[in-house]
Amino acid sequence: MPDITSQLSPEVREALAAHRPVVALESTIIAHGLPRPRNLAVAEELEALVRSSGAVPATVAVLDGRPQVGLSKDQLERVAQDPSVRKLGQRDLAPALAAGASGATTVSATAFLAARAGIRVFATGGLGGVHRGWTDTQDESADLRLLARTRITVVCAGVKSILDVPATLQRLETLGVGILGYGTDRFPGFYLTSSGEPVDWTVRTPEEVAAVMDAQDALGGPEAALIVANPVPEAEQLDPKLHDRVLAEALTECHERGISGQAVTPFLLDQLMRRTGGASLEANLAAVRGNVWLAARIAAARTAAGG
Ligand code: PSU
Ligand code: MN
Repeated sequence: MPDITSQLSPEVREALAAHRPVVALESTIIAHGLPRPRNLAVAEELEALVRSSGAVPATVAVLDGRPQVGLSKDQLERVAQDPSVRKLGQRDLAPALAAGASGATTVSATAFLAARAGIRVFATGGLGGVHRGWTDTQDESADLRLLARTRITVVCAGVKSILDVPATLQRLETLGVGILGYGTDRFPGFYLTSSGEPVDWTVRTPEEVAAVMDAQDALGGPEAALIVANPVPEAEQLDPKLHDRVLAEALTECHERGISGQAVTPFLLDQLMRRTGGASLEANLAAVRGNVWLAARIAAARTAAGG
């Protein structure tokens, strides 16, 4: 593996050296989670949102076999527009590097590369997790295992509601990954404000999150992540009844078409968007925007505290 610090964009390198706040952003949501051409506009909007909150965005991807932490405008365009850009989980990084391939990074690959670069705060939409029907497919996102061994704070709207949420929460408990509900005692439901499942710890400010991160560091290992579960505002959530009906249809279609492996999550997100006339996309974007904004404030609170 090339030295990851040599693949930092100049802006990210300078910010890290000066201990200014940096927020990592993943690129799979851009390349495979959102429709073109809106995806590029969203990628640019999210970077601008980080900047306007006083932090530096570090969108992560692999281009021509090189891991990139912080993308130029051209590189971001390529990730959003080039159909040959693959989906890379953490285990795909070595083969992609060796082959000189290009790919968007999932939560697992992004968290890995960001942590290697010294970035502590990361924002996404919803984490991967245990899929419904796990007993037949054993489909559990690599996100969970990676978060069990990577010291990074991930701001998300919970896990994607296409998943088996209670099973995913059980796995996170087993794996020792801490979860903070941000302003809530319910685990968020990605497109929905609440999944109905409880969370054990509630925080209300970025400073409280930074204090938990400091306590993690004071305790030492194991090097697990911290999940900040930030719900989409109720006014912007997808109608829960519509969500449940359309998700059942999409899951049936996924099963009937025999979709499996890495294709499952992009397929289901796309199905939901089509079957809700775009409403799920708006809820997804509202969640991501809220997470990116909060992540920037957490990164700022941490650097202000001298972390
Ligand atoms: N959040 C979103 N949209 C997405 C994802 C997250 O709002 O598309 C991506 C992340 O990159 C996450 C991936 O890691 O979906 C999970 O894919 P899988 O279930 O195949 O592990
Ligand atoms: Mn999977």
